[in-house]
Amino acid sequence: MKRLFSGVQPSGELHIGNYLGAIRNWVTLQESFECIFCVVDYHAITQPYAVEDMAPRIMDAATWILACGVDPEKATLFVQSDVPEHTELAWILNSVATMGDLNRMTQFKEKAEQQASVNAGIFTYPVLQTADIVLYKAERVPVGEDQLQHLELAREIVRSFNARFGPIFPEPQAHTGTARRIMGLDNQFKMSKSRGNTIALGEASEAVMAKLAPAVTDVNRKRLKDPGDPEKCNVYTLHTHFSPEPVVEDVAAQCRAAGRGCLDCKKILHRHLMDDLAPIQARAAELKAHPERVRDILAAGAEHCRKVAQETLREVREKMGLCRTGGRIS
Ligand code: AQP
Repeated sequence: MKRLFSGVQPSGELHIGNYLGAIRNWVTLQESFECIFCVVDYHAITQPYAVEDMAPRIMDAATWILACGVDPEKATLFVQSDVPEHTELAWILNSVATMGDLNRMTQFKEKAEQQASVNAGIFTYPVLQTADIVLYKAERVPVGEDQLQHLELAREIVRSFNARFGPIFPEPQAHTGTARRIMGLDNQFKMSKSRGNTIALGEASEAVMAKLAPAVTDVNRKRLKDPGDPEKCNVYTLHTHFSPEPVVEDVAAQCRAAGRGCLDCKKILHRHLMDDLAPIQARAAELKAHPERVRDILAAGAEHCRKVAQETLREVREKMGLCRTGGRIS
């Protein structure tokens, strides 16, 4: 089986963008790949956060990943900072990655614009991301559209490393699903934890409807009798991911014919969205009642990953002429 790596940041509540763009695919992919899934807390610390929030967020992310259907019998789940080799390899790869390439990263530019002072971790984020992947010699990386540029950079870093020190790492390939970029409820920006434009996986039914009600639809459809264009409507896009095919067809036809109002269309979406979320929420509640189960899964995952990671680092050091002096504990 080919190995696959993917991660999610504990930077806030996981949302339906993370679910459609990543975690729902993970559940399918765990059947045909050797999957390693990670809660990437070292990435999350590049954003401002309250210290007391981080540990609960990490547990929360792991809980939702499991509740969505990632099965520890089929896939490995762990927390990035439990395997320090991630940052060690990132430092090594920093000596291969170029400032010019990192400067081109759109996500860096966007995040930098949102902050008065930009830490170096945001800049070198894609290098740590490369280390995350190649530490396990993963060949596939399921990602949303936002991460495609980072993955191209990872491939570039791998090529440079291999050319200089020998062919250790495979070039990772992106694996994109059908939901490459879910827009936020503002229909303006990508759905993002940091933008506050999300529907969280744990949101109660009434809260979901309260968020959907004012969600932006086709802006040209101002009155009920104006025909709409489903292709310009984020609510329609969400229908394509949550509603059954005949409903999606009906929603599109009614929108074009101005037969149904946007609020009624949202109520239908709400029903189908909750059909998907309700069993996930029930599993999450069960796991939250038994956090020791989640901790055990993460501990077993970290133990497995540490072994693989240490072996990769041993190989890397050897190729780079970094010999052991005997002072190093491993
Ligand atoms: N809106 C989205 N549409 C499709 N896929 C998405 N992903 C995130 N948002 C969308 C995918 O989810 C995985 C985990 O993402 P992440 O949590 O590591 O980081 P992110 O992409 O930066 O997610 P957020 O919500 O936008 O977080 P913040 O606001 O903290 O930066 C990735 O595979 C991502 O592609």
